Amino acid sequence: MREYTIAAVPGDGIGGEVIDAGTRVLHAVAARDGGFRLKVEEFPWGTDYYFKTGKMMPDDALDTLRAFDAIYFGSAGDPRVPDHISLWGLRLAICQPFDQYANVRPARLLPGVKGPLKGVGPDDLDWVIVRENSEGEYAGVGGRAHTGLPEEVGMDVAVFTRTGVERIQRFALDLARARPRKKLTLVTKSNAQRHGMVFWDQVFEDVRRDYPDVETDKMLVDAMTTRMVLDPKSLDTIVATNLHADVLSDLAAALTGSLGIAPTANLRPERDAPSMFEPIHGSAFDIMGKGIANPIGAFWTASMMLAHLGEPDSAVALMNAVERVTAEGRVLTRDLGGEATTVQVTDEVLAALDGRNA
Ligand code: NAD
Ligand code: K
Ligand code: MN
Repeated sequence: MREYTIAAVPGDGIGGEVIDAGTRVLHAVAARDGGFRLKVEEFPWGTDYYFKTGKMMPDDALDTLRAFDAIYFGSAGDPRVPDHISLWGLRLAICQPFDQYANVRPARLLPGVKGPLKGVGPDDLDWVIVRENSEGEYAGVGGRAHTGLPEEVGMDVAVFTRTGVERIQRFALDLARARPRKKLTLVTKSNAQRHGMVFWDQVFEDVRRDYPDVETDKMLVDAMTTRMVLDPKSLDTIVATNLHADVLSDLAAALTGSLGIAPTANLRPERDAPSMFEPIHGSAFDIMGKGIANPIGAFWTASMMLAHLGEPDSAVALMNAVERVTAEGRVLTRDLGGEATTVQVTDEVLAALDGRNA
């Protein structure tokens, strides 16, 4: 029997609530399929661990994680510690050394889910945003000078390398090619950012020649926000820098009904290190501990992970179960206009997976 090992890192806030729900569903999907087994091991890293040890995860965490086929991540962030400590100590501390440079964020209106855009249905909004995940604005390069003085300076330097830009653009072109519409929009801000962004445009002119079958166009990131709202159907696959795609994908998540349903994959396409899968949302301080977090983002994430592991049929079966539940609309969490708890939505998806109603 095929066997896959998954390292679950629930992290902080609602991370634990949605990863628990997702792990239940993953085991059910494997049992239903019968052809593979999942071994899920949980690692209690995050802010509680930080208060005990002074670190968000142990020093040998990467050695531990390297042995797994995939990482299933919740969220890093807690009201008691500054975000830059939790983010750099956990999530980025995994993404960066494993060089998970391709962050893939599907955005699709699920059946039955009402987005904020009038007259826009599931056929009109079906995007994949590819975010450069290893360099750019989040490279961690910069500094502070003259701390506390009036001439104090703070700098974050956006670093772009030809290797980094070319590999993410090729990844996005390959992904666009595999989708029915074969369409890719390059997003930059080359009118104002004259160095790195002009570089992105120029590299794109080179690499897109290898993809004559993919239709391409270019947008400035500010104009892109308008197009996403006013003409969503004109977009399909999108590629942008770390910062720009971070912002665009939160907008995309909102346009598809809730931040609580959106998934993301931090991929290492070369597969010489594990890839990491997580719902796009964070720790959701306002609802944590209440049992009302929407687990659908964690389920969609689990489906992406199954596809990556080589179980596409189970990945589709899981999404079909999720979509039956959203289409029916009876058992949804508050962010989608319902009153159900995390556990009730999970039970409903498990029932849909078995072809019965909970
Ligand atoms: P957030 O995603 O945690 O929450 C934003 C809003 O969306 C909140 O109103 C929240 O209740 C709602 N929401 C999010 N997920 C939901 C779900 N599953 N079900 C229902 N509602 C949901 O973003 P934030 O408030 O900006 O950040 C809170 C903390 O999370 C911060 O510490 C931040 O750094 C961290 N964060 C971490 C990640 C990550 O680990 N990848 C991503 C984003 C934010
Ligand atoms: K997350
Ligand atoms: Mn973000």
